[in-house]
Amino acid sequence: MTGQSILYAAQDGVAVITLNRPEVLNAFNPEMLAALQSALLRAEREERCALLIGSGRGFSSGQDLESIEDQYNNGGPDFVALLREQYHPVLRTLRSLAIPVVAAVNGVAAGAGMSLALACDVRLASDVARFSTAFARIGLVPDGGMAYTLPRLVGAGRANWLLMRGDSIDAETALAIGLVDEVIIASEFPERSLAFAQKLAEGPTKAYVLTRHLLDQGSHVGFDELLDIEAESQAEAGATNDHRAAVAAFLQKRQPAFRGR
Ligand code: LHQ
Repeated sequence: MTGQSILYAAQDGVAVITLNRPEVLNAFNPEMLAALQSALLRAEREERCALLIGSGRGFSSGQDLESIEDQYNNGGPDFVALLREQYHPVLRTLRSLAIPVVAAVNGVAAGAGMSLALACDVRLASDVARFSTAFARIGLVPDGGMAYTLPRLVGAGRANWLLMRGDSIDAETALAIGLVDEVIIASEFPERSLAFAQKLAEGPTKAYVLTRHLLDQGSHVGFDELLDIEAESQAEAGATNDHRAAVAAFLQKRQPAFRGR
């Protein structure tokens, strides 16, 4: 079961996971991160796509700075433990989950909240969403995997620019630089995000996840090695019922029905 700070609902193959601390723009505290981890693992067991969205006007403002205020008067937070024990399990889970994950960025995404969105497979943004790396504004370096994800999405130069400036960019700018995949008008955002996720939930789940793995590998191995990994991944995808059924459907000139296995 997940706590109140994370809401979980399933609909047509999609686990809708809502970050639910709207009074602080869904800032993360330990309980919320643990609940998010549980929700992702539950989604992987029970559904074929996960959709992450924020309640209220924010997606997530990153680390709850108030919750660690005391630690600053007490020698300072243990950053290594905080990241390794609270954030990294969630981020590793996101990149290895056996189903695709869509970030539905309904409002501001800052710091580790932006990192969370970047670690997802797809990013949809409401037209009122804003993105702020935020880290440099409080004298920190990027965390939540952002030094990996951000340059891969927008290129090294822009990543550096966004990290050193730290102020917000709007959804249209985010779309123009490749930070998000689609911008949707706010009044239609929840419905259209869910519809998008439902389409993914009807897709070839295994091929999606292997594609994520290939893209991750392809960004840091050499071409020769990538070709080896590609061959192995294709063998895995090619052994699924979804592949066999889709080829049969193509040859019979009808639409395939993917089962996710
Ligand atoms: C918040 C927060 C927040 C608490 C808004 N915490 N209350 C990892 C490991 C260890 C340590 C540190 O960090 C990390 C990773 C990180 O995520 S570092 C980055 C942490 N996040 C930030 O620095 C962002 C801080 N927030 C902001 O800059 C602004 O709130 C943004 C730009 C997100 C939104 O601005 P506005 O739309 O103007 O909203 P607001 O500032 O008025 O916020 C609304 C309320 O939410 C407000 O409370 P109040 O009681 O006045 O209504 C804020 O205090 C609260 N809030 N972010 N991170």
